[in-house]
Amino acid sequence: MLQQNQKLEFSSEVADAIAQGRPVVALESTVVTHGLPREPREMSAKFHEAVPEWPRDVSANLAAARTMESVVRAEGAVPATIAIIDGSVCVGLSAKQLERLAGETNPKKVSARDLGVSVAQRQTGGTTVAATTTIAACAGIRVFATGGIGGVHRGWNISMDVSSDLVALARSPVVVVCAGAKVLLDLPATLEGLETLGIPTIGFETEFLPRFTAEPDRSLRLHHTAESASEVARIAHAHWQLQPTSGVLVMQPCPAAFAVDAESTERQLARVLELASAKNVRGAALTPFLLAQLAQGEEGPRMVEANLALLKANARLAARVAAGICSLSFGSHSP
Ligand code: PSU
Ligand code: MN
Repeated sequence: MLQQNQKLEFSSEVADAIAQGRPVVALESTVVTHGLPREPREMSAKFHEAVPEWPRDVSANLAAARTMESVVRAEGAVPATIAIIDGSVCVGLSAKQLERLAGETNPKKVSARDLGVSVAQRQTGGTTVAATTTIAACAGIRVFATGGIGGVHRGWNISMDVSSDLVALARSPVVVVCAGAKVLLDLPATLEGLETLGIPTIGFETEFLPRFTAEPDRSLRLHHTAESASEVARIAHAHWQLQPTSGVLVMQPCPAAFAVDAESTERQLARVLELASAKNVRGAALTPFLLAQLAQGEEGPRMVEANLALLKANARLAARVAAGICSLSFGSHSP
């Protein structure tokens, strides 16, 4: 039924998987267009060992997108990278479309507010967590993997800058698997915002708030934890029986071998936040600016590797959760 949604352009692989009730994982594309280096990067030996499928001599953003897709496939699920291409809302990209998106000059950052405009004006861009969650819900995809979600920005009491990622999660029945909120945010306020919106926020194998490329914040304890993908699937299933229109947030720490020291990140952050304010960067441009500045700083190469390692880990966990939800929905393993 949902494939008949005229607004969405499904790849045949994704359409078939949805029709047959097989596990599908949505993947975000702002990380490809705005979040990662757009040229090939020299990676450490440790990284190649952890991510053997990493394609060399390819720009880091395209390599990341391909790696996430291949990890989802290796777990037996179908990846559905979501993006806007020439005004089409694509759910599942061909290899060619993915390459185009990664190399696009001046791609748009498409968040929830931008969706209709980008379709009507035939734009090309990456969808944020907010837009990807919204489209996944329209498409009937229940699980989505990303890096770090947006949230409440530092200085929110003056700027009112709260990512629409939080609002989209509150409106979409999708499990979003992430590595917590970006460390550049006001994390206690982000947790409060999630609670206010009624979004279950589950630490995966952690009691403390994961914060993107840095290790979890031991001063921020989470109220809920899960220890396995099937437990997450059971939680989502139960959540949707009671609250069928809202999302579930799963936060998995960055793999420990790649996590960047929080204090040094904080030092870098002080510098780039000041730069953003001096250059008057705000609104939608702020997150990409801060991340790009951090990637150029002294911890830059480690932060990029940490980002890639956590994207891979999240894609894998999301695929397992998707499989768990499929089996619960079809009653083959009753809870
Ligand atoms: N990851 C990155 N760069 C980004 C983002 C993620 O490395 O720009 C995007 C995500 O798509 C997230 C969005 O949804 O930033 C949040 O931006 P804002 O705070 O403007 O809502
Ligand atoms: Mn914002």
